[in-house]
Amino acid sequence: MLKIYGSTTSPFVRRLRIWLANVEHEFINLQIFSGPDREFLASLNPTLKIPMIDDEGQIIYDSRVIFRYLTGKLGYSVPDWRQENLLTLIDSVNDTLVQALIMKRSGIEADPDKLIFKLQNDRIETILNHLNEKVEQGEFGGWGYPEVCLYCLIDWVEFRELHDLSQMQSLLAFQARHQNKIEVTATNPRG
Ligand SMILES: N[C@@H](CCC(=O)N[C@@H](CS)C(=O)NCC(=O)O)C(=O)O
Repeated sequence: MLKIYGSTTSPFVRRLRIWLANVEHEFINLQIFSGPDREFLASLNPTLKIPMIDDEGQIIYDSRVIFRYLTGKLGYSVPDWRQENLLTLIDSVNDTLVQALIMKRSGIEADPDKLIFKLQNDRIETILNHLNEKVEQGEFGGWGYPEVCLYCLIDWVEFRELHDLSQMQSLLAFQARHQNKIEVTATNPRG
């Protein structure tokens, strides 16, 4: 059976679990930051990041590549270039916020006068505002992979209190619209 390795809190993992809600799979929760799970991950996936899948011995890592692999295998339709760009934006802000969270946990203060934090803040604000506008324009109207990825991003930002979304009403309305879906509640990182 298809195995998905990850954690219950990772937005990159959750997107796959929701997208694969109707595809038989086993979810394996790893503690990736230390101990035997980290060693296990390193032995198969030197990026030391989750998600990773094992499909009958075929190991694939990186959610975007896993999505591409399973899209082909399951015969699903491939995203168009407009959707690819939306996925790139979601991945980019998600990556930036993962770094921000790890820095916060490392006790590094986000000094807005330092270039790294200025670049990070600009990227976060610019992309979230752009995504808010896209939702407003009706771009995320279905419940395919881009919508699932956007949902996991927004819900995780709220869960981890990483950014004030109160001025991004379309993103909040989008979150509210999908929050009671069974696959969404079943993967809630709050437990
Ligand atoms: N590009 C990767 C990003 C995955 C990622 O950043 N996962 C986080 C968890 S949300 C992680 O494993 N972080 C560990 C680390 O940064 O050391 C993907 O799409 O799968």
